[in-house]
Amino acid sequence: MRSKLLQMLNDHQGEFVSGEAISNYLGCSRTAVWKHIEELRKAGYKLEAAPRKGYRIIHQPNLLTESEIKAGLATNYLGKHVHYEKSVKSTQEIAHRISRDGAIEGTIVVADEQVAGKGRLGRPWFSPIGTGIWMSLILRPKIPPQQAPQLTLLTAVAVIRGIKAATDLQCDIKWPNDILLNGRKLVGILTEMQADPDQIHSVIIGIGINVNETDFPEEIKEIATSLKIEKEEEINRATVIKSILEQFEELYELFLNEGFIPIKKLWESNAITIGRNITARTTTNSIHGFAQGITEDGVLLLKDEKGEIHKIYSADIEF
Ligand code: BTX
Repeated sequence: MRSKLLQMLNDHQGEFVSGEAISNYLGCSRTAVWKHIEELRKAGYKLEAAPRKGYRIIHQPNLLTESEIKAGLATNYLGKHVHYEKSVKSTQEIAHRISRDGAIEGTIVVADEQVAGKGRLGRPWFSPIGTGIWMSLILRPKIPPQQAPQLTLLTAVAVIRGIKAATDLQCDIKWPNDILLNGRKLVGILTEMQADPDQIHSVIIGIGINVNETDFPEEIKEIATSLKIEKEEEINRATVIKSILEQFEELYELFLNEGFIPIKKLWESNAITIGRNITARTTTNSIHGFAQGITEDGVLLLKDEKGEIHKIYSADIEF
C-alpha cells in the first residue's frame, strides 16, 4: 500500500494529488489515506496538504525500505521480495540463510549498514550507515556450477548500465569485478554459490556501491570514490537500486535464453582492462603482458613478452 501511494505521489512530482484520487487508486477510505500520509511523514517524508487540492511530496528521505524500492520498480521478479534490515553483519550472510530456507529467486537483501561487510578473499568492505547500497541478490539459475562466474561479469554490466540510467555517470569495468569511476573504486561485487558438484541451489550476488559517502577511512581514501563525489549532488539510493535491478533482469533473461556471448560483448565494450599492457597479481605470482580479451568463461587471456598466453582465473590487476 505504502509503495503504491509513494509511486502515485512520485508520478505527480511537484503537483497535488487529491485525497479522492488516492483513495480510488488504493481502494481505501479517505481516513485510511490520511493514515498512510501520516505514516510517510513519520518516516521522514515532507508532504504538503492543501484543502481541495490534496497532497504533494516536497522532500523525500533517502530510505531503502521495501516500499521505497518497490515503488515504481519495473521488473517481473527481481526485487519483488525485499528483505530489509537497518544494520547487519553482512547482507551475504542473511541471503545465504534465507536462501537455504527457500527464499524465491529474485529476493533481495538490503541493509543501511554492514558492520562486517566482506569483499573477496576475506577482505573487509567498508559499509557505513545510510550512505551506500549494500545488497545481495538471490538467483537460482539452471546452469552448470562452473558457469556461475559469468554472473559476476553480467552483474558488472548491469550495475554500470543501472548507474548510467539513474545518474548519467559512466563507469568502467576492471577485470574481473571492480567498477571504477574516474579511476577510483566505486563498486565491489562478490559472487558466492550454494551448489552440489553438478547443480546450483543458489547464487548470491553481493553488490556494494558508495553512493553518498564523502569521507572514506585512511586505508581507502586514495582509491575509493562515491556517486556523490563525482556527481556533486546527493543521490537517491532507492532510485539507483531500481535502475540496477531493471537492467539486471533484462541481462539475466538474455543470459538464460542466449548464453554468455551477448553478455561478453557488452562486458568487453565497458572494460578498461582489455587491449592494454597490465600486470596480473595472483596469490602465487605476478604476470605482465597484453590483455587480449576474456574467454567464454570470463577467464582473462594475457599474452606475455614471449608470446605465451596465460589464462588468469583470479587476480588483482595493475596498469
Ligand atoms: P574486493 O576484495 O575486490 O575489494 C575489497 C578491497 O576494496 C578492500 O581490501 C579495500 O582495499 C577496498 N575497499 C573496501 N571497502 C571499500 C569501499 N567501500 N569502496 C571502495 N573500496 C573499498 C569487492 O571485494 C566486493 C565487495 C562486495 C561488497 C558487497 S556489499 C553487499 C554484500 N555484502 C557483503 O558483505 N559484501 C557484499
